[in-house]
Formats: sequence, structure tokens, C-alpha cells
Amino acid sequence: MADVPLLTALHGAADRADAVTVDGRSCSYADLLGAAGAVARRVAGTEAFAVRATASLETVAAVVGGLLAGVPVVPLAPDAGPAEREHILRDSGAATVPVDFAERADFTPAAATAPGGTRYGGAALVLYTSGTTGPPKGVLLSRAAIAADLDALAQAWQWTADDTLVHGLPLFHVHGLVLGVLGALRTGSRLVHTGRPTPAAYAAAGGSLYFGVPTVWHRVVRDEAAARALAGARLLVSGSAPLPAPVFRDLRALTGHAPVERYGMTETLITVSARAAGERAPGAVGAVLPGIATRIADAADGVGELQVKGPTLFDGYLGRPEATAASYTEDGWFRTGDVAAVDADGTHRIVGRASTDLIKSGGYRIGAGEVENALLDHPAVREAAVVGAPHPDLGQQVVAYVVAEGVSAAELTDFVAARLSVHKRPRTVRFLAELPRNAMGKPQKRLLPPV
Ligand code: MLC
Ligand code: AMP
Repeated sequence: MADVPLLTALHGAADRADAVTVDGRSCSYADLLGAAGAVARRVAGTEAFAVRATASLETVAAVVGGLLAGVPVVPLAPDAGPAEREHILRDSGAATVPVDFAERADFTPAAATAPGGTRYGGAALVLYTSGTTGPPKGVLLSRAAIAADLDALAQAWQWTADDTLVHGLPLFHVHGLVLGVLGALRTGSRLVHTGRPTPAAYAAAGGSLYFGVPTVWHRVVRDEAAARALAGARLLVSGSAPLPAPVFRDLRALTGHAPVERYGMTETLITVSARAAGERAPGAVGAVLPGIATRIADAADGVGELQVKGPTLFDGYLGRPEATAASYTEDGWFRTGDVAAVDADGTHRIVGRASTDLIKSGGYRIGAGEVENALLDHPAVREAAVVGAPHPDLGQQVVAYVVAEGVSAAELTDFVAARLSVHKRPRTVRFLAELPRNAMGKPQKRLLPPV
């Protein structure tokens, strides 16, 4: 069957009534396979389909259904506004398919099913992610890449069917969906998705393995009772953005667990991680996962761009061969755009990003260009420059500098939140008489006044 190599536990492991819990609703593997079978029947033979990826059993059933039918799934942020949504549906050619979790059907894929259609090259998932300029691109992820990554992580974290995985991350990105859902369905660990990643919900879930972005761990350590409740866990994992050293130390002090940090990207999946059995230090993301190779390019004092090779890499950007080619070096290494250093023992440290136009806020990757274009769609805005400014909780916050008349900061924030999605909204808007420019008339972001 098309899905057997990926979701091994879903077909093989012992079942239980609460194998999967999402936002307070539980189901068994048998229920999930039935609901996914109904989705698979509906989508079989189509080229790809989109799903509004709410934190729900419906989203899990949709993704499993796509895998059963061999049809690529395009998850949409549930709050995606018209500009973001229309771009993704047009760019991917996918139609949104509604899911009813009460429906049940058996689904046996036809042996001849060619997964994914030619345009999608056999992808299992198409995840949209922002670049520095322009609208988000669709990242094609194969089931082989996903399987390779999940197996490498299972080995690194000693992740097994004896674990209960807990997280509350969004189901339209690698962290929450690939690791947080498909990882559970491959290893056979029970999954508790808390709906939202609040400290109280993490504390109440009683898991052994916890996933969070640094913003979530920052909130956990500020809620001492919640943090102490995680003492009984086996492993706390942080990723998607740099974990501040004070959060690392507070987590270790309050929970007794030094968090495991791991590093990855939508295009590469997770490539570097600290090990369950190894050392964990603040500011370090560990060593390469089995099968992965990294190198530091253009190094000055050992610090330079991190480049990656291995079986977990994407199959390209949907419909953008030039962008795909540009993301690789001539000798075939993927350019991450992250600046890193590697210690003599193989421990990687991510020290920054090459481009200031990719912002990480709350673990979400946000392209400055996409937010600037959304602001420029507002009739009162003449010019816009967007940057990421340091923020104690979010890591970075989106800050917009605009030249505009007759509009308030709150109106512009709401405008972006409604057109794109809520997490891409500028949290601070500053009005300028003009943007700083060089002699050639090009806007100079580094000359913008401090927030
Ligand atoms: C506020 N809200 C607005 C609004 N202002 N809504 C509309 N318009 C406005 N102007 C409301 C929202 O609707 C929401 O309501 C509430 O404010 C909170 O939203 P928020 O402020 O955006 O949430 P916040 O608290 O900032 O979120 C923090 C967070 C989130 C940690 C929960 O950032 C998050 O889930 N991050 C995870 C990102 C992630 O998974 N990244 C992985 C990428 S993969 P309400 O009612 O809904 O609360 C990757 C690879 C790898 O990176 O390595 O893993
Ligand atoms: P995304 O495509 O949303 O998956 O974002 C990928 C980016 O997140 C990477 O290029 C890094 O900049 C950042 N990132 C992920 N994990 C970490 C980490 N552990 N430490 C620092 N940055 C990280």
C-alpha cells in the first residue's frame, strides 16, 4: 500500500482508544484509518488537494488520507487571509477538500496509482514557506525524505512506541505536522496535541516527550508550576528558532531536564540534533543526524553559511526550477542561509542568518517582502520596509516602517493579519516621512531608526 513505508505504526502497532488526541478529542488508529480512508476515496485520482489545517482530528485524517491515496496534501494556515490563500491555491493548483471525521471507508490503493502526478514529482506534502522576497513557495517533500528524517530522529531521541508525544504546534509546518503527527504515527507513540501550546496544557498532558518552539519554552519557564509538572517527562525538545540560553537554564533548573535542541528547515527537514544520550548545552544544536552531511562555506574564523546534503532534503520548489537550482551550490549542497560554526567534536552552533529579510517570530518563518507587499496593497501606504527586531518572547517581532497618511498603526496591523495570516502581522508599525535610501535610491534597512 502507498502509505505502508511511512506510517508504519498506524498499520502495525497495538491499537488503543486514545492513540491520537487532538484538542480534547481522541480516536484509535482504526478510527483514524477509517476517516482517512473516506478522505482517500474522495481525493484518489486527483493531482493534489488542500486542507484547512486547523488543530483537529480532521487535519490528521486529511493528511493520512492523502498519504493513503498517494495524493499530495497542501496544508493551509486556518487563518490564512485572501491574499495568502488565493496565492497558495493558484500556485499549487489544489482545491480545498472538506473533511468529516464521522465518515468511515476502507481504502485500498490501486497498484497502478502513480503518486503525486507529474507536476508534484511524487511528493507527499507541499508545504508553503516564505522567502526573502515575493510570495511563499511550495516545498515538495517526498515520503522517502520524511521517513528518513523520522527514523533518524527516533534514533537520536530514543523515540519509541512507549512514548507519549505532547505538543500544541500548528499543523501546517514541519515541526507540528511532520515531526508532531507523522512522527507519532511512524513510531507508534501516543499523540496528545493540546490545541494550543500553552504551559497549562503541556503540564496537564502527562507526556514523556514534548515538542516546542522557543517561545513556548519561554512561556513554560515563566509559569513555574507548569514547568515543574514536566519533571516526569523523558525528553523536552526545542526547535524552529534559537533557544535563548536563559530559557535553557531555567528549563533545566525547573524541570530537571536539559532541553534537546535540534535544527532544521522546511526544505531540509531536521538535519542536526542533540542526542537523548548525549551532551546538551545552551546555544548548541548538536551533531548531524545519521545520513546527513554539513559543511561551513566561506568561513571566516570557522563561521560561515551552513550547507547541507542528505536523504531528508526536499524535491524542489513547486513550479520554480530556477529557485530550486539557486538554492543549491554548483557542487550540490543546499544553502541554508543560516550562519553557523561546528566545534571539533561535531557540535553545531547556529549564530545567525545571512539575510535579514527572513524573520523568525514565534518559530514562524516570515518573509519581509511578503509583508511589505501586503502593506503596499493598502491604498494609504506609499512605501514600506519590514524587519525583524529582537523580542524577549517571540525571538523576533515583525516591525513595519511605512510612509503613509490617514491610516493608524492598528488598521495596518489588522490589514496584514486579515490578508495574509495573523502571525505575519506587524506587531509594531512606525510612520516615517520617507525611507532611508542610498545614492542609487535603494531603501537601506540598516539605516532605519531603532524600534
Ligand atoms: C491579535 N490577534 C489577532 C490580532 N491581534 N487576530 C487578528 N488580527 C489581529 N490584529 C489574536 C489571534 O487571533 C489569536 O487569537 C491571539 O491574538 C494570539 O495570536 P498571536 O498573538 O499571533 O499568538 P502568539 O501568542 O504570538 O503565538 C505564539 C505561539 C505561536 C508560540 C503560540 O507563535 C506558534 O504557534 N508558533 C509555532 C510556529 C511553528 O510551529 N513553527 C515551525 C515552523 S517549521 P486566539 O483567540 O486564537 O488566541 C520549522 C522547521 C523546524 O521551523 O526546524 O522546526
Ligand atoms: P522553517 O523553514 O520555517 O522551517 O524555518 C527554518 C529556519 O528556522 C532555519 O533556516 C533557521 O533559521 C531556523 N531554525 C530552526 N531550528 C533552529 C534552531 N534550533 N536554532 C536556530 N535556528 C533554527
